[in-house]
Amino acid sequence: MQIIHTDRHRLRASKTELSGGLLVPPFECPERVEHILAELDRRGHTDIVEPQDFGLDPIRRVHDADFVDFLKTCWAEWQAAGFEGEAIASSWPSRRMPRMTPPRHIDGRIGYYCLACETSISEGTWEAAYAAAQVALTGAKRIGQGARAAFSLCRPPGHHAAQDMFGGYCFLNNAAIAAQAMRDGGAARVAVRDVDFHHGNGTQAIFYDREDVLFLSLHGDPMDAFPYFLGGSDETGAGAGQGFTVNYPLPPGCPYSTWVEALEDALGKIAAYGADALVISLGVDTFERDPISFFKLTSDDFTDYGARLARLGLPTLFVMEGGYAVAEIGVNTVNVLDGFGEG
Ligand code: 7XA
Ligand code: ZN
Repeated sequence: MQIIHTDRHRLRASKTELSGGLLVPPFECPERVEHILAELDRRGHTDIVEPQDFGLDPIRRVHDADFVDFLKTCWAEWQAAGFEGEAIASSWPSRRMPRMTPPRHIDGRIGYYCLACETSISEGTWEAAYAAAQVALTGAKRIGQGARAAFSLCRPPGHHAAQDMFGGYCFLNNAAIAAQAMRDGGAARVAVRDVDFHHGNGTQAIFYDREDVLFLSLHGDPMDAFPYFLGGSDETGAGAGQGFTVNYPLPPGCPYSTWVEALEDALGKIAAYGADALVISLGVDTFERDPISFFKLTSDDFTDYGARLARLGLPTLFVMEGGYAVAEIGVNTVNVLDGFGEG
């Protein structure tokens, strides 16, 4: 399986995450990718290529132009405003403050575009996010050229990023950008299957009113887990998209037997939909020892579900999302790819 990767992910190396009331070193760190690369190498995956540069147009097919401009300039503006720390939002247009205009001051504007304030913006964040989107687009192109599968080793991740919102360690929605590029490249129907522990609220929002992209997510129940405010089973799409969003919120302590039952149900829906291509938002934070999640998958379970995904027989692009048990992230990620095999 071809793997797309660039060292430019290292440009995303923020020092702070707001967690439990403390500023801590981010869980989403460059070492995650180094462990995945080491495991790929150990298992003989040598077909690793650099991304092509497709520019901003395919990013703007998914994200609003003003949001993209904000991400590009946020760090410079934050510094120019005289702030000493990394850029972190502290006020939002919340329920009783519906003034939906991006403020002039960067301290207000960052809140306007932010969905959760654990995620700081720092030097190199935009450059790394842009590179990750190109990694996803290169994978989509490879699938469009007829490959059975490809792995876009994206970092930073993307599935929480919506048309005009960043947060949850995500800035640009790599999986959505890839799915849209597949549609623009001629695929009539694309399915996005999100297997990260967290609900892919950004991907859901982007495709919510569309029937040409089926979105399915298996995740920690938002009553108990981030992102808290989206991901219920009653969210099924709107307008033309009615019926094309499918959520499977699962409880704390969820074992593989329960998880895989939901996965099989989702695979049946994808087969019935008649997708031309499949995008997997691949987060491995479903692992039993993940430090910020609460499912109970073992390393062997990742191999098993990789094989189940392959049985769909669809051209499949894996797009890296979360996973914070850093010592095991390589084994768990490559287990999915090896379980999938060459199809
Ligand atoms: O898939 N998304 C993630 O892995 C990031 C979740 C961020 C959680 C932050 C909780 N304070
Ligand atoms: Zn996650």
